[in-house]
Amino acid sequence: MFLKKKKLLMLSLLLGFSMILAACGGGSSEQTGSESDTGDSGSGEETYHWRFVTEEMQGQVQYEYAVEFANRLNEKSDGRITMDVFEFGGLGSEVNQVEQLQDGLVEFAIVSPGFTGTMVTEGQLFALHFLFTEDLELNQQILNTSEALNVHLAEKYKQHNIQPLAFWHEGAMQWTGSRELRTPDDFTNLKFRTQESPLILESYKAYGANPTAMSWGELYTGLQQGVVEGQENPIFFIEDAKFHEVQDHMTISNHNIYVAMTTVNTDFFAGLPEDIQALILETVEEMRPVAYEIQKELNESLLDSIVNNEKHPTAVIELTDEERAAFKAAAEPVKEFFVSEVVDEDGKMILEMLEEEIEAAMK
Ligand code: 6CS
Repeated sequence: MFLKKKKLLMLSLLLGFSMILAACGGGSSEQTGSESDTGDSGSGEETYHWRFVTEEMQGQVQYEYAVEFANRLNEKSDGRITMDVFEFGGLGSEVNQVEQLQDGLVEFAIVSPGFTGTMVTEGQLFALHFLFTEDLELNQQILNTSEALNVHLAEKYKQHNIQPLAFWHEGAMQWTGSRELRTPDDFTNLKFRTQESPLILESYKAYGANPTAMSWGELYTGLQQGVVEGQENPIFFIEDAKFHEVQDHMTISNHNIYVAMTTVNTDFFAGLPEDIQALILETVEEMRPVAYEIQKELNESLLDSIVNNEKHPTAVIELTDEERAAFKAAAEPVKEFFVSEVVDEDGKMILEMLEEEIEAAMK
């Protein structure tokens, strides 16, 4: 990651330049699509150039998704739509990226709800441990079809100029720690890194940990220097970001799934000609199984590289059903906290509807 600093600086300069252009009225599209002189809703021969920012690096799920998304859209539009895809880091922290999307400095972004918790409080439901099933494929189907998420939660984001086009997951979440994490007691006073959402912090307080929010850009050094002693992420991310090099233990806990959203700036999308909107939505649909396959392959293949790493050995354990049940019981009050302290009636309705959808999917 540190070898890529020069590249990130280049990206940063590049974006700085396009921001200046945007501020001068140049924008990023040759045609913004708000008006077309070729018909009521068609785009004619107009060309478009957009920015797509991700929270990950080359070779990681979000970035590979975005590149494939951009390629498909380019092909479908016969080359009229081009996109610059940005790795994480060049445009600031994950939270900065959300702001850039809202301000229209980038048109598209992959956003993890964990970075929007103070703004869209309802989106924090993804922080609830053991909410989804243990079947990753089924979980993806639920994310694809859920009315609670795709209609009601999406509406909450749209009010902030963030339009979720798809909810998808990057695999099951696991823990790493400077000590073995097998029971809730093992979390007592553990300095645990989380994303920004207050409910994620609450989830770890429920286990007795001492959680701290931090960007993942700081996490390797944070773990190495003992500023934090544990973290959660899917296997592919733990391996690729090399967190296992500075953590002696990993627990296959499957306590949650890592949800990501493909998002677009709401005003920008509304201003596009209908045929261009249709191409984007078609691409979003096509990408659902692609995203699933990318994460599956990376999560499955990279576990071995953690287990067999002799230079940086990591003891890997898997929770038994009984051990998971102890965490499940400890996590239960967090759901009550979410409903009674964090969200209003709408948020409660969204969670209840999602729970019903999950239950129905399991039958
Ligand atoms: O832990 C994080 O914050 C990062 N984890 C993943 C899987 N993607 C991006 C995110 O920022």
